[in-house]
Amino acid sequence: MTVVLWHIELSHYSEKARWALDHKQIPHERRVPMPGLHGMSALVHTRGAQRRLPVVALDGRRIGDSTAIIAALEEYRPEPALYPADPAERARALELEDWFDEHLGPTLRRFVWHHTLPDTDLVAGTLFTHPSPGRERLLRATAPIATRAVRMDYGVSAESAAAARVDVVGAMDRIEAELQPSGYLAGDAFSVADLSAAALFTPLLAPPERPYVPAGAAPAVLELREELMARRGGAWVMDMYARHRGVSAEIGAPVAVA
Ligand SMILES: N[C@@H](CCC(=O)N[C@@H](CS)C(=O)NCC(=O)O)C(=O)O
Repeated sequence: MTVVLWHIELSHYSEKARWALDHKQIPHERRVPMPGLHGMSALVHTRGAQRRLPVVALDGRRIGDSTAIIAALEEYRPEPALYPADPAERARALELEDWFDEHLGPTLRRFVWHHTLPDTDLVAGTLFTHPSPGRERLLRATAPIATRAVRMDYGVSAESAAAARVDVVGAMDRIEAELQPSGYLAGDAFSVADLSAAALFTPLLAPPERPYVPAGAAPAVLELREELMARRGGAWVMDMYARHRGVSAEIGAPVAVA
C-alpha cells in the first residue's frame, strides 16, 4: 500500500514529517491541498480527527500530527532510528520534540506570517514554489479574506508578533543551552530532538537543503535570520541540514545529478 503524505510545502510541521520519511527512506507520494482547503483536507483524510496538516496514510491508517506521524514511522521502519535506544535519552529527545513543537512552532509561524501577509506577491512566492497559475489566481482573488482568516487562525497581530520574536530568540537560546558535547540535543547521535528543532526553524532560516524554500522573505524575517545565523544555534541548524537532511524518498522526486 503506497504511503501518502498530505502536506503544506512551507509548513515546518510538514517538514518534520517529510524529513522523517526521507531519513528512513520510506517511498511515499506527496499531495499538496489548495491553500484555504488545508483544514478541510486534513479533516477528510483523518475522517474528522484532525484539522491540521501534515497527515500520513500508512498501512491503512490515517495519522495526523507530526509527532504522532514520527512515532508511527519509527514503528513502521525502526532503522535508522530517530528515537535514542537509551530510555533516559529517549525521554529527553521526546521532551525536547514536544517543547519545540509547542514553543517554537506557533511563535515562529506568527512572526513570519505577520511580516509576510501584507505582501501578496511574497505570500504567493511562499506558498507556490512551483508555478501554479490557477491556484495563484484564486489566492490573489481571495487575498483580503484569506489574510484575515490566517491572522485569526494563528493569532497573528503586531503585539503577538513582537512577543513571538522574543520567544523565537528564546528557542534558539534553548538549543544552545541543551546541545551536548556530541553536538546533538540528546545522546551521541542525530535524533527526533535535532530533527524537530532544526525543522521548526526552517521557515525563518531557510537552509538550502530544505525542500520548497521560498525565493524571497520579508525584511523583518531577513533581519531576524541574519541575527540568528550569526549564532552558534543558527550554524547548528545549517549543520543538521547539511549532514542529515539526506535524499528525498518521494516517489517520482527529481533525482539529484552531480
Ligand atoms: N501539532 C501539529 C500542528 C500542525 C499545524 O499547525 N499545521 C498547520 C500548518 S503549519 C496547518 O495545517 N494549517 C492549515 C490549516 O489549519 O488550515 C503537528 O505537529 O503536526
